[in-house]
Amino acid sequence: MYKTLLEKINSKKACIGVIGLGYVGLPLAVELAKKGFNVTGLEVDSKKVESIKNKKSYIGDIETKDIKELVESKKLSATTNFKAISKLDVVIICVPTPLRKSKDPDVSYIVSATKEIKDNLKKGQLIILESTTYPGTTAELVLPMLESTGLKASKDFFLAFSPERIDPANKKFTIANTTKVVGGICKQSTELAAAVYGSFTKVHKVSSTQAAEMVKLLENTFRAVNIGLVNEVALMCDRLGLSVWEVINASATKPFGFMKFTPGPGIGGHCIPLDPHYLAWKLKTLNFYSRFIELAGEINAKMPEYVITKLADALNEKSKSIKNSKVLVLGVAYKKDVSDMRESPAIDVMYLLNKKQAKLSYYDPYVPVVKIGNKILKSEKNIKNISKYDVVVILTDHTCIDYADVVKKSKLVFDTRNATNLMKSPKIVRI
Ligand code: SAJ
Repeated sequence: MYKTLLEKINSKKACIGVIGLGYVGLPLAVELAKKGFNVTGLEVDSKKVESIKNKKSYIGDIETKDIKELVESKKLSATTNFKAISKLDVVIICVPTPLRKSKDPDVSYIVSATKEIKDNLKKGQLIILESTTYPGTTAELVLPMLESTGLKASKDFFLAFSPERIDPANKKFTIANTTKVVGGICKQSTELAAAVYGSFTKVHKVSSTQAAEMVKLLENTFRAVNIGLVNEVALMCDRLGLSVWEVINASATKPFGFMKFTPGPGIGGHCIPLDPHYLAWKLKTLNFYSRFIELAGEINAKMPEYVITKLADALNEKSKSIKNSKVLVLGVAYKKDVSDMRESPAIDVMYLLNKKQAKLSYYDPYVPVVKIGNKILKSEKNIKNISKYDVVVILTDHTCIDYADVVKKSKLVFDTRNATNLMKSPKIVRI
C-alpha cells in the first residue's frame, strides 16, 4: 500500500484533494495542479467553487490565467460534495483555526473537515493537516476520529502535519520557494507527505506531527514576542525622550545577532495575534504558564490605547482635545500593502477615537469600508483636502502614499509606523 501510494505521488498520478480553498488552500491546489497532479478543491463555500468553475481567481496572489489553464486542462476542479474524498489518494486540510473570544483554540473547522474525511476514508489514503494548531491536534484529535472507522493509522491510512507558510502579497517568498516542514505519525507517513511537497519545493522532515505543529508555533511566537519587545522599547524610549526609530535603525546596522522589528499600533492578521495563544492554551493544560506569550500579548494588545494617549498629548500641544477634532486615519489594513482587516489594530484605535467623540474619517486605498463598533465608515475617495483635518494618524504605512506630501499639506501628523522615515518636521509626532 505504501509503495503503491509513493509511486502514484512520485509519478504525479495521485489524485489530491485540498479541503479549504482560502489564501492557503488555493495556492497549494494551484501549485500541485501546475506540477501535474489532478487536484480537487473541496469547499463549503459554493461561491468559491463557482469562481473556480468559472475559471476565476479570488485570491490576490493567484492569477486568473493560471486557474483558467488548470481548469481547462482538467488538472484543477472544485466541489462542495465531500463524497469526492473517497476517490482521492491524498487529502490536505487547509481550514481556519481562529480563537474563541476566551482566547481558547477553535478547532471546529478541523473537526468538521476530519469528519468529512472519516465518512469517506479509504484504505491507502494519505491525510495531511496544514492548519496552524496546538501540538497534539493531529495525533490526539484527528487520528482517533479517523481510526473510529476501524481503519488503522500507518497500516490502512497515513497521516502527517505540515505547517502552512503562505505569506500573502509576499512576492519574494512564495509557496514554490519556501521550505515545507513535514512530520508524520510514522516514518512512512512522513515520507509520503515529503513526496507530495517535494514535487514543488524543498522539504524538511521532523520526527513527529507534534514537532511539525510546534515548528509553526515557534515561528509565529518568535514574531509576536519580538514585536512585543520593540513595542515595550517604544514605551521606554518615550520615557527616556528618545526616538525608538532612531535607536532601532541604529541597532539594525549590526549584521549579526540582531533582527529588526518595529513598533506599531498593535498587531493584526490571521497568524501572529492568534497562533501563540494556541501554544499557551496547550501548555496550560500541562500546567505550564508561558509567560513570554502572555506578556507579549498584553503589551501588543495595549498599543492602541498607547496610541490614543500619545495622540491626545499631541493635540493638547495645539490646545485641542480628541473630542470634536477632525481626525483622518491613514491606512487601516493589518499591515502595509494588503487589504486584509483581520484583527487589524486600526479597528481598536478607531473604536477608541469614536468613543472619545473625534470627528473620524479614514483613507485606505485597499479597504473601501470598515465597521467600527456598530458604525460603518467608508474610505475617503482621496486625500487632496488633507489640510482640513486637525490631525492625520498614520496607522498602516501603505507604500502607495506620498508621505512627504501628506506632511506638507497636513496641520499635524501622528505617525505610528515611521512611514515619514524620520523626516524632520515640527508637524510630525511619532510613537
Ligand atoms: N508588525 C509590527 N512590527 C513588526 C512586524 C509586524 O508591528 O516588526 C505587525 C504588523 O503590522 C501586523 C502584525 O504585526 O499587524 C503581523 O505582521 P507580520 O509581518 O507577522 O505579518 P503576517 O501576520 O502576515 O505574518 C505572516 C506569517 N506567515 C505565516 O504565518 C505563514 C509570519 O510567519 C511571517 O513571518 C510574516 O507573514 C512575514 O514575515 O511577513
